[in-house]
Amino acid sequence: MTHLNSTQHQAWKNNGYLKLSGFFNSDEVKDIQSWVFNISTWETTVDKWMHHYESTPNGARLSRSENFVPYHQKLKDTVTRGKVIDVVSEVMSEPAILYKEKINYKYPGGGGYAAHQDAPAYEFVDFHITCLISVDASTPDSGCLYFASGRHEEGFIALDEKGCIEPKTADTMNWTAVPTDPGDILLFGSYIPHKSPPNSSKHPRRIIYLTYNPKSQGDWREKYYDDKRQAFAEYAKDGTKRDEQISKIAHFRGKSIKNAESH
Ligand SMILES: O=C(O)CCC(=O)C(=O)O
Repeated sequence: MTHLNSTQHQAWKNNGYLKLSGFFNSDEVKDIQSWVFNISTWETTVDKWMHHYESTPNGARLSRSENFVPYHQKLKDTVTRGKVIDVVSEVMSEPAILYKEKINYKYPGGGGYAAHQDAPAYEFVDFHITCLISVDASTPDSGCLYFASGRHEEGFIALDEKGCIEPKTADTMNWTAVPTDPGDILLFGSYIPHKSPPNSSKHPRRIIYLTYNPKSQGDWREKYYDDKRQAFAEYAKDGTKRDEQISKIAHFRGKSIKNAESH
């Protein structure tokens, strides 16, 4: 079964991203919202899922959770079989496998992200496709994504020491806001430049990001998280403060904090 028509395939090819409105129906959206809420209440662990926190005007809040799929069977079924993996495989032109996953919560006052490409942070495989699921509405006010349409075929663009697109170059790009509603998905490749502003609204802007690689290139999920844990353990000792980042690239513009009493 195919999910996309030829216009959508062409838009994917031209722009480097594709929004599919209403991919999940309202019952599915309610389930996804309750699963995300549930994950946000899980206690922090050292060896299973990872939570990251940021300081907001309303106090400490979760900024991100990662590596939760193995611990949530329903979400696992939703993202590793059925229509999500089918549509990702369709745009990938071959079967896809989950590489990593995260929830970015972006609660009111939560930080934005500097212009970047994902590829520098996604090692071991050359190309990835991310499927974003909009859990809440995302708007320019609440911190939706902006893409530099059509700039996905240029390899790394003006990579700076933070692993981001050097700000002077980013300022010359044409940025398109892509707002989403709950249940929409947005597919984008790992070379498309994107960024997002902070959440200046009164509403949470939760998004699930599911990143896949071609299955023919292997299953890297465990290796990705092992490597990330190891790298961050080293960052904590090397005096660079890189352990305050939420990714190997320093794209997050919020005020990360190590632990949070309340969230
Ligand atoms: O959630 C956002 O606002 C953008 C996130 C992003 O680009 C990333 O996590 O790499």
